[in-house]
Amino acid sequence: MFECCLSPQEQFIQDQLDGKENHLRNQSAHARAYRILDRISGLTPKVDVQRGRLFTESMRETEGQPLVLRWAKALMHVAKNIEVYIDEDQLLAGRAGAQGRYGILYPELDGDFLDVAIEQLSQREVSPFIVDPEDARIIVEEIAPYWKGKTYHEALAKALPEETLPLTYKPENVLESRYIVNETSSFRSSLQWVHDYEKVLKRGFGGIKKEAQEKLAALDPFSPNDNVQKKPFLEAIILVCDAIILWANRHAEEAARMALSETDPTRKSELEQIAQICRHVPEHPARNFREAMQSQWFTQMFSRLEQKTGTIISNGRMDQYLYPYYKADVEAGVLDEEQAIELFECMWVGMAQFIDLYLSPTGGAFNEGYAHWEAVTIGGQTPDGRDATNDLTYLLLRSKREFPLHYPDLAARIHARSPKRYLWEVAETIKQGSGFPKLINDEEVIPLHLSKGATFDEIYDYAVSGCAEIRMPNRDTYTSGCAYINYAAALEMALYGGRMLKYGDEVIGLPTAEPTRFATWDEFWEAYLAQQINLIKHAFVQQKIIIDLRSRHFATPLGSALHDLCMEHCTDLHQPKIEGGIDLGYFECIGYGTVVDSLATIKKLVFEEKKVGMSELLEALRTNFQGREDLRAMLRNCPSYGNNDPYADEIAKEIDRQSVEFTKKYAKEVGVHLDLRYVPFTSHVPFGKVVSATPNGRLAYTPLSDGSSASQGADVNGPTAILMSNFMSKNYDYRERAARLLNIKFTPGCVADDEGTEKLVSFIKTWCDLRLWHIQFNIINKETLLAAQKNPERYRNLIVRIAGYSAYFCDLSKDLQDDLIARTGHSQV
Ligand code: 8X3
Repeated sequence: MFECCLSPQEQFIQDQLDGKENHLRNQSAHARAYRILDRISGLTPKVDVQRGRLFTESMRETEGQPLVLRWAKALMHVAKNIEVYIDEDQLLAGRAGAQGRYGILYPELDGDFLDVAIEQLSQREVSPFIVDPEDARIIVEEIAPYWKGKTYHEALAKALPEETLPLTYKPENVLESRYIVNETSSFRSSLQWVHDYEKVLKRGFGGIKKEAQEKLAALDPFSPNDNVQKKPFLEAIILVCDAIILWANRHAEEAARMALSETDPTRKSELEQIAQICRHVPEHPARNFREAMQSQWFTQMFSRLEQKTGTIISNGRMDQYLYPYYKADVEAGVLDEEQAIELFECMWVGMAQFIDLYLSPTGGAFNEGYAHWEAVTIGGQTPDGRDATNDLTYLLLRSKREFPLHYPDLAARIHARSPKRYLWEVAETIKQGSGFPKLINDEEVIPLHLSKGATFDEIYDYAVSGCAEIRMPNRDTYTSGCAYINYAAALEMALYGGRMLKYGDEVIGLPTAEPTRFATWDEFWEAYLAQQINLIKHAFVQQKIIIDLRSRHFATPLGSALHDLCMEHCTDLHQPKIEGGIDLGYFECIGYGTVVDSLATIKKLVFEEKKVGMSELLEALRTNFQGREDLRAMLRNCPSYGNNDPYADEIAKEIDRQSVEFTKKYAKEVGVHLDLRYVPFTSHVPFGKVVSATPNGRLAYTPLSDGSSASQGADVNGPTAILMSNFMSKNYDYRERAARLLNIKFTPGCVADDEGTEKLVSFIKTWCDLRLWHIQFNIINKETLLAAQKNPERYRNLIVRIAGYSAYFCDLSKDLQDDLIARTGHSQV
């Protein structure tokens, strides 16, 4: 490695390269998890067909019955018949598939192209999977044929209006996305979600089942509603409670069976204990920390068997709902910090083995790097508004520092009164360099959601879910995958009369005038806005169809069992409307910085200073600046977003305002909030691949800017200027705003030592004062990224921050790697 200040992560990799021993791996808290990790590290995940096969078998038998009941029956069939495993060394039982790293199938979602996709999986450049030949046969002969003509994906493609379809898919092949107005519902049955785990820990599924039985007994036998809607719902809840309890008991049997033949007395006693615990939870309330962890783990793993959970079934506020169990056990002298960390890390390595498998090429392109990020939330405030940090908060931070794994994601809630120690340890953890934790700002989230209808206790108790979003587990009711809009495509359409170079002569957008006809900036701006609004319109049309359609294809009895409102109204969580719910839906602005900078450039150079003619600009763009490096340099020197420059930030604010204004007016018709978000996953890479050269000097088909971050390399005024641009471009007077993801890259040198930590803490406080929603950091030297790109085998363990998650750098496409390299690495806080 080169000579400069290294982050602890870089130092760790350097030590490995130098053959030095990792002293952490033998510590009592981490040794077990390292042993498990060693067995799976670097393995290409396998496809496990069991869930897909069993689910299909049951669905075939139950056609015509109420969907929620069919779903519960299918889960019971899975729970009874799926193989159960207890991993060597593991203390927690519960897998959704085969040993090693694995992905499972959800044919109800996209089984129509399962047979085609399965052939390509092992050949994929990014995130490949292994498919066993016998499993491939089962998929092609037994699973796929049943779903042809029945999947959600096909139904959606058929339901989209003629004008919306070409902005969504290639009309001749609905497997291929156009990357203009993307729906994301066809590659996940549910948007990121947080269960009310506390309910499971306190009542157990036995308690929830009892509640459903009582409600069932109290139904009005003459009521059509009770007979048609409530009865099958409650029967499904009872069945799904039985299913997860049965599944847990099968693990108990397996552990007991293994214990019988185990010769190592220590492991034998561990297996006996696992058997005892699995007999008790999740059926009954947890009696201690270990049972609480096991109960939570069974719940999240069974959720993955239930449905494709949209990359994330988040862990919620682990430092809050687990704390009473932790405290009681520590006080009773039956648990210490090291044992608690060991259990957490058993869970993290369990998560690292389940890989969210995307058959859809679009799903894959949006989630590079085997992405799934089951956010663990720490810190924040209690339901009555006091600081919530406790000993578990610090243990979870410590685990992230000492066990370098990119699962799960860690999210730290920050508020104006966050204690000094917490901010310090958060900054120290960020300085490790693997992107954890991301920060979410109570000062923005809480007042905003009060204005959206939440009560104080609900929103004070929010959990982070997804890249940057939040959930109130008993109040949120929106589960549809949201719409992603390519704002840079709107810009390109304004430049080419509704066309995009990638798609030839087809007028995909509005047929606005050729830009050489515009005499003033205002005329050009109006054309851009018309294109932007048109894309938003189609996103809303998509969502209206999706919300209704999904409820006919998906049900979630387990998710519903854990939701107060679903239980109160006997309505499945995937139904379009649940009384009393808050539907926090979203649409995304992708390519914000790219578009703002491009518009600022056109405004300044073409219309105000008239230094560049529109024809000259268009010619340079069409040829991807060939022979026009001079012009490109001039374009790149214009005012740009991320520099606290009002010239660019005012344009940014107006783009944002126009978007929130649209949702303010039309979201009611869709029936959900459908608010504006700037959260890209990795969509800015495939979206960039359809957008030709842009007037900010960006080369054709390269990544767009991500989230609400500045364009790659455009932020030259230091990191505080980025915060200010973000602040100045937000429309705080609209409640239709939602998450804004912000990526910042620092060199390790500028946050080195205690002085660096202090600077980072001050920076976080400024971010909190400005009521920005989210922020996350890469603390890394550019040279490390370049070296990893060149010699991936030496940097297998290098973790980087991407969207709301971290991943191994070497698992990413070259485009995304280049994007990370191109982001400005600030050397001054
Ligand atoms: C990641 C983005 O679309 O799943 O949080 O909410 S999404």
